[in-house]
Amino acid sequence: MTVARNLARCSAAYLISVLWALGSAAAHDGHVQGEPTRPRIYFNQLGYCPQERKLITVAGGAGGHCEVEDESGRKVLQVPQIDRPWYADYPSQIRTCDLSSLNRQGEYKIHASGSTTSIPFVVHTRGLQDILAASAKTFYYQRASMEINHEYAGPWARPAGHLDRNLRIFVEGEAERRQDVQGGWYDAGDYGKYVVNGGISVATLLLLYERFPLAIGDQLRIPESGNGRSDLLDEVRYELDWLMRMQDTDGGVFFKVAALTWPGYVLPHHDLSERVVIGKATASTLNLAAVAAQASRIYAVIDPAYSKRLLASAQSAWRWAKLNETRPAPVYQSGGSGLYNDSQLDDEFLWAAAQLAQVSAKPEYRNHLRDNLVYASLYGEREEALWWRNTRTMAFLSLARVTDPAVLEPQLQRKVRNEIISYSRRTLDKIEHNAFQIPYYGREFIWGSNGGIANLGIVLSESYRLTRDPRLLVGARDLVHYLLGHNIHGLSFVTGFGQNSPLFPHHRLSAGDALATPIPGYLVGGPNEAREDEATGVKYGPGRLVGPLSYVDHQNSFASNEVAINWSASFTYLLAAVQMQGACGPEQRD
Ligand code: 9MR
Repeated sequence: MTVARNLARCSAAYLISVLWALGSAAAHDGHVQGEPTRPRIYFNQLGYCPQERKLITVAGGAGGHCEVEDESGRKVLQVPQIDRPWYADYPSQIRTCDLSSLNRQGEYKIHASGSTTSIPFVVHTRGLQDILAASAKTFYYQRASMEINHEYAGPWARPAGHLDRNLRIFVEGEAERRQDVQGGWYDAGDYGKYVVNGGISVATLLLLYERFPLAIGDQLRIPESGNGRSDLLDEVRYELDWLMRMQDTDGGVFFKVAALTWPGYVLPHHDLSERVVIGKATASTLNLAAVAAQASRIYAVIDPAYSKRLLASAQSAWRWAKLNETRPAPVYQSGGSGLYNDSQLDDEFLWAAAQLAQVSAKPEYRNHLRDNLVYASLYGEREEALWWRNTRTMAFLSLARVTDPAVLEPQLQRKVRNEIISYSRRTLDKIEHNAFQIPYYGREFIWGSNGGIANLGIVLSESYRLTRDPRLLVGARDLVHYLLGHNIHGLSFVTGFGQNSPLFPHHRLSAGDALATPIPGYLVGGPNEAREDEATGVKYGPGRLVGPLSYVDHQNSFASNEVAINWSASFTYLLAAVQMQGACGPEQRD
């Protein structure tokens, strides 16, 4: 972080937020003796829709009631605080107040056990449009190899960097050659470009487009805005073009583009370290097979020639993967990029087959699907529904609406839908029993837990489409509340949104400039019990409490405060689904 940036941040608002953050950190650091004197009150800082459920949380205090006061100081509601079980070693009692009956628009103050909220509790009908657009726009800021123009990026404009037009390739056992791998999105807070995470992000965004084609229009203010197509498709194409550049002539796909050491907190044009292409691997090849097939289906109407190229790319990738079923990503360097290692590839094969079977009548894909889907389940070894290493859920979601029995027999179709529904009901059950209405309790708080929560919201939303059970939508909306402030940190985990949001994300594009505030719209990774960055000196405050507290708004905390395209993709989807499925008004049919 630059000195200018630190100084610029010393504004009154900034100091207030730091003091506020320090206050809450001290209160939940695990070393607090006895009950903190003033309870803390947590809720979605971006507000609630009039008709929806509004469960807020009070941590600490002596219990009693929550009292709500309107703008004129009039008491409009009093509800009891209900004790909720939480972690045994947490020093404060957690209690819920149900403010659902507060259905008049306005700004309110909440009093609970001698404490009063400083952040207004807002009820409004504006919906999620602004934060949805900001989240979708983050992909533009992540674009590599091109100038980010002032017209579209305002103060976050920057010159082109990492042209990546002629990089050395490291392929095991092959002579050195070079490849043009320009373009694509930076993966996260680092400047690496990784096919597996690019793949799952593109798949998520394309699925969003398939489910809610009107959710993101043509006005995101990116260079392609105004061309009459959804900006989502334009943005995704920037990554798809790069993914295809990562394909070798034999169909195999390189694994990543990265430097051999981590770059400093500088903007791309100042990072002059040598970057290389590393690969190929079965996982990256199947990722391209899956998303290129999906994209070829979606772009068929818009751009038939592009769609044909995508299909050819997907098919040659599949062929390579069948000849190289277990080829791992090579490890050439000791640092400078993430591993994204995955040795269990049956889910990638299933996902690629599910997508290819929808665009090609070749028996090979459909047979693979039929023979393997029978044994596949959404219930995995960990709670997270969907992530770069577990692409099985993506296969299920992409098949949920397939009606052609030649692609998927009715019996298998039923299985796909039932799995999604039963998985979501289980998720909902956990949400209902949790003090913060999230399906995570303990060890699920892993690297990128916020992205995992958004992914579970995607499954809930799909399940709602299949069942029309409104409780699923309430659950999805609860997850949004958690991410936007209804959590033990009292923090909206999205940069630039909410009165208390991350100021120091692990994000080189935000850290390398001289601006006080990070680029808006990014969901940070969130609480991560393993705290992999502690060894590098990151401090989480005294005490070592449970998962939810393992978060710190510090630039060096790559394990809890990084941003990443896969989390942004899932968050964008969740916001779009909640918005379009009518959690805050009539459902917007597409
Ligand atoms: O999101 C990834 C997480 O699931 C892994 O546990 C973690 C460690 O391998 O890596 C995360 O991905 C990071 C990647 O390796 C490098 N770029 C930043 C990514 C987000 O932190």
